[in-house]
Amino acid sequence: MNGEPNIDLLIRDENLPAELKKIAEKVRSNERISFDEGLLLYEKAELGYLGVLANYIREKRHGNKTYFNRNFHIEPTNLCVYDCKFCSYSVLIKERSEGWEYTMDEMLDIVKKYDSQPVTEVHIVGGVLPQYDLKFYSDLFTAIHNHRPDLHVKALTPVEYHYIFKKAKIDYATGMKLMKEAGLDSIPGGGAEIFAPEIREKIAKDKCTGEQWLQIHEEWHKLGMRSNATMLYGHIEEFKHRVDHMDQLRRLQDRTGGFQTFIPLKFRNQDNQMSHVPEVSVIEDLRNYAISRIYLDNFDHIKAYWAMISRSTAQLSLNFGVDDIDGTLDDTTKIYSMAGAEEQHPAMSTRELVDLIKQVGRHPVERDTLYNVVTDYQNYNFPEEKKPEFYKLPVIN
Ligand code: V47
Ligand code: SF4
Repeated sequence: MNGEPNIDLLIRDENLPAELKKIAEKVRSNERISFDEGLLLYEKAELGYLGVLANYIREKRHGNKTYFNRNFHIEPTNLCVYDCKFCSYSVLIKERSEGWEYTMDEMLDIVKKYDSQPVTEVHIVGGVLPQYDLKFYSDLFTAIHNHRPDLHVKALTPVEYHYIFKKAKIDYATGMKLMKEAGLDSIPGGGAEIFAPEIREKIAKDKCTGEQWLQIHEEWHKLGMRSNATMLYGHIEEFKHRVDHMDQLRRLQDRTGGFQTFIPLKFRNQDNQMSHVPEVSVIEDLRNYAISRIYLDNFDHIKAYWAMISRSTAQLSLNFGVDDIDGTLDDTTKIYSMAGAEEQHPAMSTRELVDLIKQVGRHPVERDTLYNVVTDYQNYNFPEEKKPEFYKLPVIN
């Protein structure tokens, strides 16, 4: 950063209301903001102010570095015993005709498709069905590991774990230990939605509670393992529910330090039971990224999931606290395309991801799931693409 940091100019601005000046000073001196201050940011702070604070934190932690990985998804089924109102992807068991249910062999075939490709992670998440039980998933994780030991298995959420452990009559601690032994490497952030029971009851009735979601992550962290966290925002929740959600994550992170990344997930309203709820604006998305960067002072990374918010919003988000834009995906996830996201077949080549990041002046770094650097692309030259024959113009003397 050249010259005086923008945050200092902001603090000296005489027109800045005292309460916002106090928050800016706290951020400048690395002090944690309170619940009420988080709420105040949602209620009163405009985008420019939030961008200065969030970008200050982002650049202090990561400079211009912007992370991505090479991954693919396996979505075992889109059928589900639950009936989350926001879910465009699940089909109730009774409407089975539109669903898919992969067998173990079909899932391994998907893994094998990537045998010659330099992917580092498989992300497995889908609906909940009785046949996908403790034994099934343990066998799947072990089989993936046996086939390709270097592939990081990031799989399932507390929604699935709660269901399969209950069916197997084992407690969370025993269950997570078994999963680790079977070959699970980390847990993705899904299933968190909004923890507040009064909202969760209305949008995600019957599945694991917010408290149970947190307990399962805590047991996993106690084994020395890492996970992510999400928040589904922009539907019927109020600002206080978002702050409460982040506050519960921040308190667990203080105890365990096991979370790597926070991923705000924008509610998309196509073809689900909440289609009447309007989607929030891009401005609100950016405000939300920035406030999460400011509030979650003990999280290393904030991720914008490009497949959900579009490539251009992902680029913008890099000025609002975001330092990670997820992975190449290779058109292997349907969760968001079915809910109305701009990307109907989400896939980007490494080169496209690198260009996307460089176009907005940031420094692309390919990481593995645990944020070890795989390739630094700042000064990397991609091999010349083979030009079609008609580029060979005759030499005219
Ligand atoms: O839990 C479902 C969300 C999540 C909709 O950890 C919806 O790296 C918006 O958690 N509108 C699953 N969101 C995806 C997920 C995830 C994605 C990318 C990276 C990581 C990670 C985790 O998708 C669900 C739910 O919260 N979701 N339907 C919808 N209509
Ligand atoms: Fe099932 Fe997950 Fe969809 Fe809820 S969000 S209905 S748990 S697939």
